[in-house]
Parts: sequence; structure tokens; C-alpha cells
Amino acid sequence: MPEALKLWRNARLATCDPAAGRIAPGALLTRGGRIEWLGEQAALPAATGAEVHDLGGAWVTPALVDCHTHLVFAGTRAEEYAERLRGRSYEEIARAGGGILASVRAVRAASEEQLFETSAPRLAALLAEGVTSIEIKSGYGLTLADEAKMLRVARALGRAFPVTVRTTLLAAHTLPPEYRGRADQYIDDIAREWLPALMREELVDAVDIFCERIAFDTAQAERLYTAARALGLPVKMHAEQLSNVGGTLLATRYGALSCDHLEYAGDAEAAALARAGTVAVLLPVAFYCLAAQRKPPVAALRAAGAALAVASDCNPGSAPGASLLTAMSMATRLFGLTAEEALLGVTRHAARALGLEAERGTLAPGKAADFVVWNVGSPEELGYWIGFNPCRAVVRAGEVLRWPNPTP
Ligand code: DI6
Ligand code: FE
Repeated sequence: MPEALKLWRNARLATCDPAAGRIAPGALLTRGGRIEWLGEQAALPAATGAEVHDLGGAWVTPALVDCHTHLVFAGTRAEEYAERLRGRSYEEIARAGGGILASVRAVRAASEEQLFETSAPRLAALLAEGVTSIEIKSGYGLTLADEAKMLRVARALGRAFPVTVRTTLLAAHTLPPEYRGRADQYIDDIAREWLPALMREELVDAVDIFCERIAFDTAQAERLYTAARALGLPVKMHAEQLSNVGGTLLATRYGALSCDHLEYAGDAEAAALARAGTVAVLLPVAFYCLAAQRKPPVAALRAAGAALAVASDCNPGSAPGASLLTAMSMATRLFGLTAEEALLGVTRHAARALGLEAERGTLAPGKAADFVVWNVGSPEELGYWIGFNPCRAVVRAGEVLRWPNPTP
């Protein structure tokens, strides 16, 4: 069977590719799951036999990439949120055995089927906004079996829904009670036993660690990264969210794909990120829900030339939400990103944060035919609406997905 040739004409293209910029009126030719050609409509090559889709002058962007989520979890932390509204801090709750450990108890008690059922609606909400690639982290199991369970659910979601899932092992999220007083031992067990075992099951695409005064230090991160490197796995870091213990400076030395949060980062971190080509992932929903005071150093990151991404951070504690468009709104209003930076932050730079830049994140010949058709007057509208989704249609691998809810 020859692959279907499709012509998508009468579009306005925000390619997110610096070489191509915006093209209006533009057209795309796709063959099977790839973009074969794109450009000005007037320059359209002969496309005999193509199935024609007239997009009526609509704006088209690359499909969105949510490059940082903890989407697989059980239960909620709504009571903890209420406590925080009364003034208790995230760190206080964590130190008292709540926080992440409350979600660990819920995930350990849930079956794989229950975890899938409870996580699927969150994924569906993101897909309805035009997301076709997503990162999903473990980190609420904290035993080998429970981390594997979370990662299997992430893989199962990727098979059941029209989405590319990249999994990240975040066993180093917080110290589980079984290892109290033995944090080094915990890191060594992850590095020596869990990581190879989970890799044999093909459950891990990258390794992450929460490097923080309430979590793990840089020496522990370095031991984990050394093991990841030996296995050929890329690394990431939750860095400088609540304090600065030197996380980014270490992660960039290991060529991390991304450092995420960065509220307590400064000029030195910005320079290190830019030098290493490590993406700075901003998570404004967590900043908002924690009523955090300190903002990531956007001006310094920009001046240094670091790539900025924006993600939902979907999780039950600091970012209970499943909307990348809302994250874009917050990234512009709260952190001062421009509309263009926010768009690149959920496309080109987000793809890079997942190591998917050769495939996704821009509209260009040879890339995946994943794009979104929007009901907007300009792409600037994407970070403008709150709680309103202007997505008209999502195309993945050259196929129009069922709208409005692209369920399996
Ligand atoms: N930082 C975060 O914002 C999430 N993980 C992390 O290290 C929150 C996780 C949670 O509170 O459940
Ligand atoms: Fe996170």
C-alpha cells in the first residue's frame, strides 16, 4: 500500500522553524506520517492524486509537546491544598510526611488498571489542546515494583491514545520511608539495580532527580547520572525549585536534556544552561499553585541564549491541572515570556527537552506530520485565552484525530 499523499491548503503556517518563520497563505504536503513539503501556496508542487483538505485560512502550528508531567498518579491532594490555603507551606507538609509521600501511598495501593483509568482523563484533556507528545515521569512508587507499575501505565497510555509518550524514571523524587536515614543506599539501589531492570523492560527513556534541600543533593545526583550515562540514558533534573543547592551546575556538566523549575537559578545557571544546550523548562502552574514568590530568571536566561520551554507539570501536589494552554498563559503573564517564546516553549524547545527535536516541534520537511489547526486570529492568541480551548483539529502522523476528545 503506497502511503497516502495529502494536501493541506489555504493555511497560515507558524512553523516554529527559525529558517522558515511564518508562511501565509501556505500549504503542506504530507505523505503517510511525514511532512513532505511545505511553503507558500503559490509555490505548491504538483500533487496529483493527493487527498485535499482546505483549511479555510486557519492558523496551523506544530502539534504541542508537554515536556514535563507527573500525569500518572492516584487520588488527589485536595486536603493538602486546603492546608496550604490556610498558610502551611509545601515544604512543611513534605517534612511532616505528607506531600509526595501521600501520593506514594495512594499509588502503591492502586492496581495498574486503576492507575490507567484515573490518569486517562488527564491525558485526554491535554490531547484535546493539540498535544501529541508528552513526557510522563514515575516517582510516586519508590519501590522497584511500584515504579515499574507507573511506567507500564505510561507506556499503556501511549498505546491506547494517539500520543507519543516519553517515560522518565524519577525514583529519586523523595526518600521512601523504608530507606529513612539511608539516602545514599537508596540512590545506589536505583542506580545499580532498578535502572538496569527497568531498562530491560524498555520502560525508561530518561532519568530525573529532585535536587533540593528537602530531597537529594548534587553528590547523589552525580552518582545517579554516572549510572545513567553508563547505560546510555539521557538525564534531566528538577533544579532550583525551592532552593539552590547547585543542581543546574551539576546537571549541565552531564549534558542534561533539561533543567526544570529554576526559580532559584541565577546568572551562573543561565550561562551554564546556554553553554551546555540544556533546555530551561519553566513550570508556571506549580509557581502559581504554590503561591511562590520567586520567579525564574527569565531575563538572564534570555540574555544567555538558553532555550526556554513551558510545560504543565501535571501532578497532584504542586500543579493539579492538565492544560498546556493555561501554562502558556501563566508563562507570559507571570514570568514575562513573550507570546512567541511561549509558543516555541511548547513546540520546538519542548521537543528538544525530550530529545525529540529531529522528529517534532517544528513544521519542516521530513518531520512528523503532527500539527494543530486553530480557531484563532493569530498564534499570539494561544497564551491569551484561559479556560477556553481554540483547537479546531489535531493531525497526528497525517491523520485527522477525532474531535473534540481524541480518545482511543
Ligand atoms: N516538584 C514538583 O513540582 C513536583 N515534583 C517536584 O519535584 C511536585 C510533586 C508533588 O508534590 O507531588
Ligand atoms: Fe515536576
